Amino acid sequence: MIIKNVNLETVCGITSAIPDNLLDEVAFAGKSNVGKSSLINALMNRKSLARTSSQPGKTQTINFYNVNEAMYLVDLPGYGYANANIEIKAKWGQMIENYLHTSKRLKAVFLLIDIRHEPSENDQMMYEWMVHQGFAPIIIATKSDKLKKMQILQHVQMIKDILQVEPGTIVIPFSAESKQGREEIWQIVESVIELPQGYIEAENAKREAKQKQPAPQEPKKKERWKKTDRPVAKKTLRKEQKKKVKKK
Ligand SMILES: Nc1nc2c(ncn2[C@@H]2O[C@H](COP(=O)(O)OP(=O)(O)OP(=O)(O)O)[C@@H](O)[C@H]2O)c(=O)[nH]1
Ligand SMILES: [Mg+2]
Repeated sequence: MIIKNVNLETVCGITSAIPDNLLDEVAFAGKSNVGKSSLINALMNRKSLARTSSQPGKTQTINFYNVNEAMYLVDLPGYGYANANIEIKAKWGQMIENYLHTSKRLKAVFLLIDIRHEPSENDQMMYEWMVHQGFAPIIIATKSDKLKKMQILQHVQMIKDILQVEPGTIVIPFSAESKQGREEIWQIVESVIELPQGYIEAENAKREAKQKQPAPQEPKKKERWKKTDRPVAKKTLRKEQKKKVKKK
């Protein structure tokens, strides 16, 4: 998708109601610090609209990013943040669960796993729970820039094995640094969401208008001065005549 405008439209805290959005949504879940907000920034071509931090537990709300007035990317709070107390952890879990159950426009869930490490028990629980709830999570193996190219396939296989993924599950290596995997993720997003009719019509109209525009003329090449029989300037003419006189 060509990103034209993005904005953080809704922020849901523990007590807020999940918005009844009219546009399709895709959501990103994963343990704290795995790179959810960084991925969302990369998808939106923004550096820091979604706040990121090297300290786990940065995103503690459900954040809805409106993209092109056509769809939402949903940033979920990270689970497994060791420093949060049990009560808060339970509430974040409830928020994620509540969102996944309540949203009427959720079209796909991406589960992010750090490519460097074996999926944790929490990751396994989250994956199993999602599958049990009827979702077919797409796995994103984050921070692929931290591995050598040779190791990437091996680690993708490790993630598949430990999560015991359902047959046909897609695992995409992704890096917010190199943007590896960005296009593949967008392709999946675009294949699962339905864009609003108004948006499609406006895009088509723009495309047609562009096609109708006359092709831009090629800039004229500067004509080079060519040697001709006739001298072009009077001075040159005089010089030539002088030469002839001398020869005589
Ligand atoms: N090298 C590298 N670092 C990354 C990548 N993605 C995220 N990071 C770093 O990992 C840290 C956490 O990233 P966030 O995007 O804030 O992670 P999060 O999953 O949103 O974390 P919470 O909001 O706490 O749940 C930050 O320091 C990022 O710069 C990546 O692809 N490569
Ligand atoms: Mg975050």
